[in-house]
Amino acid sequence: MENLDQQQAETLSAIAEASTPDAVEAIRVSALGKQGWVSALLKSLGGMTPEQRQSEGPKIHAARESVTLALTERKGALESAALEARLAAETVDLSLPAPQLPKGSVHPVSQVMDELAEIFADMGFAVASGPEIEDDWHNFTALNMPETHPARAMHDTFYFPDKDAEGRDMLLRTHTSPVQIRSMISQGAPLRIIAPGRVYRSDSDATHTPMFHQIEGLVIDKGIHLGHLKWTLETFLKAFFERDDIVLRLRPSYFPFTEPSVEVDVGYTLINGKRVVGGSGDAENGGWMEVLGSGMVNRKVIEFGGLDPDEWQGFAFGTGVDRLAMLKYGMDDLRAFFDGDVRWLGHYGFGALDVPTLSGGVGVRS
Ligand code: 2NL
Repeated sequence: MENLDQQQAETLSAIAEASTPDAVEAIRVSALGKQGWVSALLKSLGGMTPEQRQSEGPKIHAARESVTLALTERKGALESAALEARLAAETVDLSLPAPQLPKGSVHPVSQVMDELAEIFADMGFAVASGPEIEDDWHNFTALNMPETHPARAMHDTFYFPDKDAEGRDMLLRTHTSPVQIRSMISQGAPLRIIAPGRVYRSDSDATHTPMFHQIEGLVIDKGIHLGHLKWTLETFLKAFFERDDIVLRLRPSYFPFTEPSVEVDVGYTLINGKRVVGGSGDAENGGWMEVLGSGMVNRKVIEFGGLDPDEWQGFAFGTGVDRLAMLKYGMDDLRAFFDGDVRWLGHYGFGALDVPTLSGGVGVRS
């Protein structure tokens, strides 16, 4: 069977030289396929004598074995070479920087509210909240603002067309004071709270937006006097502006809900034409700027809060959160606060992890 030896040798060397899986497949068909030479030899066994079959059979089967094995090995080698080449070409550079994901920021108003909560919590104040849709009793009457008070006018306050279940006018709260009335009624005395939140007035120009943020504070206890008010506000302003040289100027004023009423100015110094809080306003390059309204809680308001004014006294204060944020962080246009411009937020916003703490500094920026 020289023919077999020769065909086997030729097939094995063709397999060794095959450079693609397709070439290997073509060789398989030519040897093992229906018309292949191995198949032809296997068929030829049928026409042989038993002796011939005995001697030729094993050779033919051995040839088929060796060709099959060579095909399998070559196919495997070519496939793994192709895989290697692909892996080499498709490397991922793990040292490349990851694509930058858009990152949100904490609005300066939220940041300042968190700073205020932190500062007042250290003085034993709890944070109170209440509804933004109020009735006129909690928003005006209980605060000693009679039916004739000008702030009650339609052109200052947003009223709803309907009355509530008790027949009271409904409105968007014009200050956070009703939260404090509700706290007095529900919690009683003594009381130490701050009420930060959104308030609404029918007012819109360069320095007024119809919605803005206010924070008010209320202390009710026995023997509370103006000295407690002054110390509390001075301690608060020093912590908020992160300066020890804060000087206060208290001026007599009028609010219906406090008696006496006191407006609080803080001294600033002009540095390169900018107002920097700190120092006496009476100094050479100084001035005074109003930052808070305050006073001793009016006896009538304590009564509306369900308490006996001969037993309990208190002080209260209020200020604008948006204005405090502008003063501390140097924004000059109030309207930009509520435009929702992501470029403005990216510039003035705070990192989510810049949480105000008294030890780390309430106004630390990343
Ligand atoms: C200001 C002035 C002020 C109050 C708010 C208040 C609340 C109760 C009782 C008494 Cl329940 N007073 N709040 C007192 C004085 C001033 O705010 O300029 N706000 C922006």
